[in-house]
Amino acid sequence: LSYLDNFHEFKYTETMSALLKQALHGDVRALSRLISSIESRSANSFKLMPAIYDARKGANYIGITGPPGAGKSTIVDFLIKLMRKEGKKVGVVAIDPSSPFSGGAVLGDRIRMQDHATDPFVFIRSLGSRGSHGGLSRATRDIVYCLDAAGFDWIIIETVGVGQTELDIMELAETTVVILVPEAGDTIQTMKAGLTEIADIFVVNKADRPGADQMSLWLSSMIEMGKTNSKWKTPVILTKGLEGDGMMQLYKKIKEHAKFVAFDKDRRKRRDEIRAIEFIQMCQDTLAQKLNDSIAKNKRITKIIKEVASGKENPYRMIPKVLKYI
Ligand SMILES: Nc1nc2c(ncn2[C@@H]2O[C@H](COP(=O)(O)OP(=O)(O)OP(=O)(O)O)[C@@H](O)[C@H]2O)c(=O)[nH]1
Ligand SMILES: [Mg+2]
Repeated sequence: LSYLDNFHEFKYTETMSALLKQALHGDVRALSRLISSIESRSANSFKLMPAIYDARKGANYIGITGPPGAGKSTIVDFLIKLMRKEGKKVGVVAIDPSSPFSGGAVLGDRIRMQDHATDPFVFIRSLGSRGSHGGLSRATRDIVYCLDAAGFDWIIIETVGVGQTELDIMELAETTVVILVPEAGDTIQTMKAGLTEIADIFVVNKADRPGADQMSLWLSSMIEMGKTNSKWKTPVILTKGLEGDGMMQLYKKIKEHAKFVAFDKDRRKRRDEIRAIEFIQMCQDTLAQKLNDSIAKNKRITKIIKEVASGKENPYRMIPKVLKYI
């Protein structure tokens, strides 16, 4: 693992470091390019991550999740407005693992970007399924750190559903808002226990439709049943995304929770655990990267692979050999 010792000594190209400098000074186009580079998991962007991590300014990370069409983007849009009213800078990463698109391609329908398109203090980015799911959650993490470094006060991470990728991504968020709709009974059945575990705040959106109160009661009883000894009482907020009802209340709760996590001992312990897991993942990623580079370049490894392929060599015996060469 000797190469890990030299990790901090990575030299990166002039252009990339210039790009980072511009991005950190509020150049939106530079930030956008930098994020594209991170999203594609480029070697150059990896080299910038140590500096990006150091440059983080302590933004609040908010996760927003829920079934397709629940009104996540509508609510994010309201939150952006409320945050901007207080002069806060807002970064949004909208993730859709089922979508092959990224960048600006699907933003039109996922986020009502037009309202904020000219606001330099709102940065919205959509991420698709490029790469493996593990890759997506890692890219998201690095992008969130990048937005933090660029000085956004609030960073909102919007994901669809609650699959493993989403759960990984939600680990990043200090405050997780789960948005449901009155008719989401099935969703709850499939998510069950996990749902109350990840939600710091529940929203029942589309409260203009029948069944909202019932759903709200249902959630409250689920929260009651799954009660832990956390000092945080998970609220259930009814909202109407089209009129904006309940948005102020939601924003207030988000702020309250952001304060709560900063001081809660259990939360900080969990944070430390997540950081440890993340770090191990980063080492694994770096090792895998290194191995792939070696497979592409190192002739001795190519030879071993051929011998294993033809059945001449025992794959189990060849593992340590290959690892010695990376
Ligand atoms: N009736 C009603 N419709 C709403 C409400 N909030 C949002 N909608 C509508 O629901 C649809 C989906 O809203 P989005 O905000 O795009 O939902 P989303 O959860 O971001 O959707 P995906 O990102 O595609 O999963 C839109 O047509 C909204 O106008 C609400 O409170 N009541
Ligand atoms: Mg959306």
